[in-house]
Parts: sequence; C-alpha cells; structure tokens
Amino acid sequence: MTAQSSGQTGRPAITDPVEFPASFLWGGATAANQIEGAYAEGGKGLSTSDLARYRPDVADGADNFTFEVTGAELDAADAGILEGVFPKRWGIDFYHRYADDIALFAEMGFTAFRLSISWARIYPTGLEDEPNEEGLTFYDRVFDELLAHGIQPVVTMSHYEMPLELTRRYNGWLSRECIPAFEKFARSILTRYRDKVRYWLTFNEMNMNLTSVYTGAGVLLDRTDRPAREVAYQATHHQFVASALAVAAAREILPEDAMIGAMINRIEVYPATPKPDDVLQAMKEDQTNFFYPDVAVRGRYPGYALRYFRDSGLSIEFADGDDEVLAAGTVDYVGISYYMSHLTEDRPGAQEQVGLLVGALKNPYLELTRWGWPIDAVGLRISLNRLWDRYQVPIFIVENGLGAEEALGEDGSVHDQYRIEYLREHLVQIREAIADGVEVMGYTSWGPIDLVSCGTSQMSKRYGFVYVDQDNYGQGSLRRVRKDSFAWYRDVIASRGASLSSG
Ligand code: BGP
Repeated sequence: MTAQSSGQTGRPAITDPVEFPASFLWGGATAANQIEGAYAEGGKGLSTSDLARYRPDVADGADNFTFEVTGAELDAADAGILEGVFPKRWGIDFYHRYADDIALFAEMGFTAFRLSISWARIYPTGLEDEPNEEGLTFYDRVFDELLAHGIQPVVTMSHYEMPLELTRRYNGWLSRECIPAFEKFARSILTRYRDKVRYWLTFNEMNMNLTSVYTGAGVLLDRTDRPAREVAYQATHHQFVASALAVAAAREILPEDAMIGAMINRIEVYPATPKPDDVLQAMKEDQTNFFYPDVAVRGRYPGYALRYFRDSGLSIEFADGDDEVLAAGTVDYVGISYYMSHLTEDRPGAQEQVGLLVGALKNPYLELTRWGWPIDAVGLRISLNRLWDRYQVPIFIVENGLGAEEALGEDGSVHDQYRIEYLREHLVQIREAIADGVEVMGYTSWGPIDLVSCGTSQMSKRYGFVYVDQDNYGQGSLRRVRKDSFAWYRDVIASRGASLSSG
C-alpha cells in the first residue's frame, strides 16, 4: 500500500483549471449515527451518540454544540429515566432504506460514498471477543449495493461514536483500555471488508476533542479531576496510538492499492492584523490544527506541541513503545472537512479558545451561514496548498457543505440556489488548487441527503441534494425529494467540473 504517485520524479503536470482529473472521486459523506437509526436493532449496543439530545432552547443559535453529556445523564439513562428527544437514534432510517438512497446517489453519478461503521453494531459493548455477525452483514449489504452501482465506499472507522459501555467503564478514550478494543474492532472490519473497501479513514476530525471531548472521545468531563485541556490531549494521544495500530493492521491485511488516512476539521486561520504578535498567534492556532496530521503523517510529536504542554502545565502520559507505534503507523493520505476560516489576534487566553468552531472576531469580508459559520471558498484553496506543501501526500476533501433551513415549496420541491452557489465556489477553488499542483483525491460533500446534525441534533439543519421529510422530533413520512442542487451536482460530475464555468 503506497501513496499515489505524486509525479515527484519528474516535472509536475500543469493542468488548466478547467477539468478535474479522470481519477478524481466524486460523491457525498455521512456518518452512521446521523443516518442509520435502528439504534437497538441487529444486535447493536448503545452508542455514545444515542444519548445526544436535540435541545430546541439552544440549537437554534449560532455555533451551539449540544452534544455534551454528563455523568448524571448517563446514570439517568441507565436507570431508564433520561428524558428528551434523541434524533440520532432514528437518523433518517438509512438502515432500512439504504438501497433506495444509494440508487439516488448513483443517479447523481457518485463514484464515492463516505460512511462510517457503527462500532457498537460490530462490538455491542466493545468488550466481546467475537464481532456481531448481524452488524457485519449489514455493512456487507451496503458495500455490495454501492459496488454494484460503481460507487467506492470510503469508510471512517470511528465517526463521533463508540460503545457506551466503554464510556461507562473506562470514561472513554481518557483510558488506554480503548486502544486494544479499537484495534480489535479495526482488525475485524479490515479483514471482513478487505475486498470491498479500498479507502479508509481511522478517526473523524481528530481535533474535535478540543471542542467536545464526549463527541470525539466518549469522555464525561465531570467524571475526571484532570483539567479539560489535558483530558482532550490525553484522549487524543490514545487515539493517535490506536490510529497508528489500525494503519499497521491495514498494511498487513489490505491489498497493495488500498489507502488509509487520518482526518481533521481544517480551519484556515488568518491574523486579524499584520501586527507580528497577531501573525504569531495565528501561527500557533494553525499548529494546533496541523498537530494531528503532523503526528499521523510524520509519525512523531512536533516540538511546538511538547512545548505547549509544558508551558500550559499539561501532563500527557505516554507509555513505553508509543513512539515506535506512531512511527510505524503513518498514513497514506490526509482527509479534511472544510467549512470555514477563522480570524484571530494576540490576546490573553486566545490559545485556550482554539477549538471553538466560531471565534469572537468577525471577518468583514465573509458572509455567515444561518448558524454563524463564515463562508470562505478561497480559504479552501489556501488550505489545500498548505497541506500539500507540508506533507506531500494526497488530500481528500471528505466533507464540505452548507447547512440551511428548508421546507418543501408549494410546487413540491426545494430551490436551493444558495447551496449551488456555495458548492460551486468551493469546487472552483479546489480546481484552482489542483492547477496549483496539489494532489487532491476527491470530494465528498457533507450530507448528500438531509441527515441529523452532529452539533445540534437538528433535522432542520439540512445539507442535502435530497430532501428528507422529517422534523426535529422524528415526525414525517421520510419521503425523499430531489432538490434543485441534485441535477446541478449530477451535471458537475458528468462534465468532470466543466459545467462549473457555465452557470
Ligand atoms: C463535521 C462532522 C459531521 C457533520 C458536519 C456538519 O464536523 O464531521 O459529522 O455533521 O461537521 O456539522 P453539523 O452537523 O453540526 O452542522
């Protein structure tokens, strides 16, 4: 298994920014806990995401992350008295409707579909010796359906969920106990799907632990005495080791041409002014984001991270042998989600705010989405160039998209011209980056079909080319309806991007 040829032995090919390469993968991206539903079917155990609540009191503001869970809530759930609305338990019923949904993706011409495997479907508590055959069979069917339509599955091993038992028993990734449990899970799915899945990612957005350590690592912050930052980095360290072990397992198990990557939520950082201290602060925040691919691609901790831990009094425990594991498990490519850029300045406490999705400073040149996320397509071109310059491994944009409130119009459709504009601008910048010489493997837009929001558990934050008739409380017919962007994306894929220039 090797990284794609980067043309490094000769002069790179200079392409005109007109078409995307023939090998470019086109599609959409999802996560098990946001689409599958069937949370208690097929032998699945409870996942951490099954406790994520939709809270109308906070979800409608900008940048509200309602997916933190406390130890008291877990106790209430165990006692069967936790009240609330839990949309990730029903998703959009992909578990039963996957064949119809995949047919819609095929109609748009997808060549790739990113999805994740629910760990608790395969190991209900994470602690069993043998995987749950019913769970394995479900994903066999999904992959077979995709392959029958010529769509390559792109599989995330862990996307914001894990068996709840690992939280209950070990407080999630704060404990090293999760490392062997994950390796066992990774080996099971790599072995089972070795002939069906060519593209793999270990963890979704490893930098999420700074924003919500329950979401990213199943940790209950009120069940530890350690400071929140230290908890986030300790959990991340364990995930780094687990990710590297999964990469080593992939090298052993998968065919030569398979690829396995690590993923971050890339947020391009700009200094608010040319003042050198602001530029330095932007550099530090950038390092906080590059930290994850620095470890995953280079196989060792960067000096700036160790210095930050020391200066901030964070004590991160390493075990003997961790350095060797990291060095041996470097990835083939970097996956990114890209939604926004961020503006920063030198001020007390600025570093501690890293990880918040939306910063305090507003960039006057950018518009915001309904949820306050700055829209910055040029920032994506900058990000791609910078990642390529730094790592010289292929980059896969595995998430990008626009969340919007939408309803079926009187003519029974959704006219989402704003989404078309958003996606067009981002794809044009990707094409520019390719023309700059960046090796981009593909693009899977977030939520090709409306799904439950990760951050707010809303159904009403819609990203899809396909509308799903369901509200925040799980009411609706679940009927699927093509939006205007459906035909637009189909034309973009069919023309390999040429239609982007023609309106
Ligand atoms: C990414 C996550 C996805 C996703 C997306 C949009 O960070 O990987 O799971 O949902 O963001 O976020 P949201 O659903 O909160 O709008």
